[in-house]
Amino acid sequence: MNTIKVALIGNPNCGKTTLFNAYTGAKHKVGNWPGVTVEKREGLLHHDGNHITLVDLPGIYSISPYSLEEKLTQEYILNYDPDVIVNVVDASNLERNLYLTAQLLEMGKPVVLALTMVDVLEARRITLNTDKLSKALGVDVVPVTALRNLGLKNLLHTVIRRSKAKEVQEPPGIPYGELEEAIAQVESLLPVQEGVEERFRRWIAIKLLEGDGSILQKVETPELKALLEKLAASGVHYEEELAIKKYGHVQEIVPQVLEGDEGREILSDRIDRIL
Ligand code: GDP
Ligand code: K
Ligand code: MG
Repeated sequence: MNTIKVALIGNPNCGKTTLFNAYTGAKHKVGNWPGVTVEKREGLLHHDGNHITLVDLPGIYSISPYSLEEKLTQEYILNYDPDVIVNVVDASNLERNLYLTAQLLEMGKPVVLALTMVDVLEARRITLNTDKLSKALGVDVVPVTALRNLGLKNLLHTVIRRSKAKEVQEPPGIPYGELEEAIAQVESLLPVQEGVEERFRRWIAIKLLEGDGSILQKVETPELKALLEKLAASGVHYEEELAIKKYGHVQEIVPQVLEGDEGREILSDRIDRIL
């Protein structure tokens, strides 16, 4: 029997565990990641003849090598290779949450966006236009209210459909402007690996420019190392500049999808920790 591997990924307190529990009830295992004290929950669902393993990953704001949770998540995505990532997004903290979304999409894995806390937005008389968000990101967006059992079937169906879809998701991607040249240079020196798709190479190149040592270990060649050293000495702080572009991308999307009197005020909840 074909098993669909699904990972729940999102910011801390965005509603991942609530969603996970709504699907799995008490029928799940809680363990730890090997060697560390970060908790890991795994559950098994059966739906319409499909077997789905659901994993609740630790909350993160970004995919970077700096925190244990972020490192574990990146390794999990690369090694375990989930069929679908359910990116849980707190609609009431849209900008901060979409910063992670932009990075997940950049990794080139299939993503379905589960939108939580829509009730919080409604209480503030703000509407989130899910069609516009879906178009802007190039992925399906499903509102869920796990506490009231709303949207759960729709999300499950969307995830199953995504896992079986033949066509590859092609999100528009983050425009990096003047940084594109350096990305292309790094990409051109990546060793050719069988089965590694084009857009995955782009993500690896971006990670290398960001200084991710664990990725460098996997692809290092003397030429690549020399190029990265040259770029690092160029005076451009690539990691910071790339983060600014990612943020700029998200900041363009948010005002397009929030509607209502207070829609704009909600933008003020920004995280500055990465800049
Ligand atoms: P996690 O850190 O991502 O696992 O988040 P949790 O599932 O622990 O949820 C954080 C808090 O948000 C809890 O108090 C939940 O009861 C609450 N919560 C989860 N989903 C919703 C939602 O859709 N609306 C509202 N208002 N609260 C929610
Ligand atoms: K929590
Ligand atoms: Mg949790």
